[in-house]
Amino acid sequence: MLLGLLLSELDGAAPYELIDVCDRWLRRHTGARWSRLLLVDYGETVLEPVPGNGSGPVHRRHTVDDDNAGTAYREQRVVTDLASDAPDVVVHLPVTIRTERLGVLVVALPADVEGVPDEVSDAARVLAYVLNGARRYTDRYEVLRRRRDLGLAAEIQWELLPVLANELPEFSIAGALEPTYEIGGDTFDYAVNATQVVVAITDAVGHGLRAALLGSLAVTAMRNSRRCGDGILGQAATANRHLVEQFPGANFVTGILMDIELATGSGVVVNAGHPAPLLLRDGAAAQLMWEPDMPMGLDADTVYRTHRLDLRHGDRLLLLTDGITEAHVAGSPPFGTRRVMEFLIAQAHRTPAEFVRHLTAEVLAFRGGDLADDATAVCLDWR
Ligand SMILES: [Mn+2]
Repeated sequence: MLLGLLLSELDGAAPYELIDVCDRWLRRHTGARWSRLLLVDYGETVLEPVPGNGSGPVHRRHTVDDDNAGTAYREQRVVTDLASDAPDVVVHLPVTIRTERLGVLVVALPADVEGVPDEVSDAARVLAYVLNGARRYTDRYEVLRRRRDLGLAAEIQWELLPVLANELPEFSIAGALEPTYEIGGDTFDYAVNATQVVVAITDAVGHGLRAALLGSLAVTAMRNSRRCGDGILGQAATANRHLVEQFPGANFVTGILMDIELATGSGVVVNAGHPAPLLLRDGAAAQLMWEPDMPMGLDADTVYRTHRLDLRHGDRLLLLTDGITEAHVAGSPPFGTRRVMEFLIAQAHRTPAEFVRHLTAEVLAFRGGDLADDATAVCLDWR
């Protein structure tokens, strides 16, 4: 009932009023004193208050790796401020769609309220879906998630991405891309239907706008082919054909395409000249070496082959681009596959979303905060 009221109020609100509508509803129906929405930036480093919205004290920017708002974000749980002498109890709730993390809702409740009322948790969930939908008709919230202007290549890449993290009974998946604001060329995609999940990661040669155009043609061609009912062989062939036609010469896209059966974890893989994925199984990491075919876009006559993949309960699969393994600094060896394997083992306790966030941050730190090539990681946990 109450939730229906919130939904219809949100549905009729102007795009810039969404947070205020939610705030008024919270204060009217849950006894909340005030509320504030914090949105995470594209790089997942800070939680930025939405200015001029919500009620209560003006909030500062929080860092993801710090304090209660950060903990609610990282650990995806409700975190309560423990300042017991305050008249209010301040709770931090993840604002999340499936497992894609958009930010944190901060709500002050009267100290005599026991726990977090269901209506408050419901509001955080509704807000996530509403904000996600709002992307289609307003720039308001998207712009707030940017700490600086996005390059045009990065704009293309971010528009192309699926929901960054997702969880189903059979698997959990999350991806991360760096450099966040200048990415151009790397991308990933996945789609789940009733019986299969298709996962792809691609890396377009070169950098900047041209690489982004190549990458976006490749991914869109694969999607189009998939939605026409083709399997991954057809998807790779379709992307290959369009890339050859539209970008003749030495323009190409490497990629891994996977089609995995949800019921069994077994599936097929196409390797279009892409670095080998890594598998963490029973505490040991290994490279999945499938003999590569040509990258997409070089030769219209390339015939792709499929290889077998069998995932088991508890497996963690890591797809990556060479921007991770080949990241290097002058005078020392590259970041390297071995280091990624060690990272897989040492950080196995992290959720997929936290794992890829830490891995790309590690590569960024290794390079002193500046990447020469896009670094992309997609983590798939099989259940
Ligand atoms: Mn690359």
